[in-house]
Amino acid sequence: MKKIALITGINGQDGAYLAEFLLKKKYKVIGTYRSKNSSFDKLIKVGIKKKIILKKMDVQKLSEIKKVFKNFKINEVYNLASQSYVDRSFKNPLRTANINAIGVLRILEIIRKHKNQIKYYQASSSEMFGNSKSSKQSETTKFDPQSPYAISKLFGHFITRNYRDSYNIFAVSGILFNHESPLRDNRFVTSKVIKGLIDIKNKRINKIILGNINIKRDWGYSKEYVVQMWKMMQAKKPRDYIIATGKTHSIKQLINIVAKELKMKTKWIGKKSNLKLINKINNNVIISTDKRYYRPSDVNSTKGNISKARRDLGWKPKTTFKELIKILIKDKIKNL
Ligand code: GDR
Repeated sequence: MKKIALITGINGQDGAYLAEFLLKKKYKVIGTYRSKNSSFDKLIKVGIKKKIILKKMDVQKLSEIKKVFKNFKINEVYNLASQSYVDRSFKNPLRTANINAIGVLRILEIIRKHKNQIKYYQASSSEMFGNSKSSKQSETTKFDPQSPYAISKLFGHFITRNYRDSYNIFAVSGILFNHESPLRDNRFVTSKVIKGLIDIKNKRINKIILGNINIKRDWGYSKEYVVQMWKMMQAKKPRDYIIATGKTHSIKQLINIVAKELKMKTKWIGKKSNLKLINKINNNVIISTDKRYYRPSDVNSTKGNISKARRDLGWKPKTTFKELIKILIKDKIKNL
């Protein structure tokens, strides 16, 4: 008998890669999406849309969740459904909380009624650490969330732990740091920078405007991270794990690497708070920053301590930051 996995948020980056991985592991995959208008372009790009049973299930609607759980004998749930844009959470905090916080509880309530037969994975986020004091964040680092997004994720994280402890449910949280791929949409900073510089090079646009480029992130490759979600679910004991690379880079460094890869001759001018990137060939400003892209409150730097995942799951990031950027550039150029 094939194992049945339910992936909520199937149309996101991680949903597509996790589904691809589970199909290879011979799972029957049910993927759920939020609305009739949801796009499946990522599943199409990966080439697996037809292999997945797609069901509409908005985690804001208990009746829709109940229906899916009634119709399938699910073994593993991967809850990747999320309002995943940190900046949007400032504009839509209620919706963010309804999906990211109460949505988790709605699913867990149904799992609880299935008498511990269903395993549960919760997509937690490094955003929960916010501006915590420690320079490297581990599973025991104190949380200091900086956005409605991070606070909603923290609820999801703790309610998952609470259901594990209270009802003996196999429920785990993966605290994933930023992870990118060719499936990332252009609202996220890596894609915005790469697409922007390619378009500038090809003379399609003159410049791009960013927010705070001194911010640092621990960026990894999504395709590797989804495998760790599955590993956490196969472990003997349900435990929470950090998945990161353990290395951090600033957005300014990201820009420098992308420009170099694209063989663009550039230089920075201005003060740290008002940097501009110049095209040395014609002295045009090609990147500037503007307060309108700053978040009301932001996370200055993230860097994960991956010792626990390395020890228990054998986690070892394979793709370096530079290699990841090369993968993203190659894909963007191919899709021009
Ligand atoms: P993040 O990803 O918010 O960390 O969340 P994003 O790429 O959007 O931002 C990273 C950092 O870059 C700064 N920044 C900009 N960001 C965007 N999007 N656009 C800009 O122009 C820009 N300029 C500077 C941001 O302020 C931020 O500090 C991602 C999501 O996938 C979450 O769902 C997930 O939980 C975390 O990663 C881990």
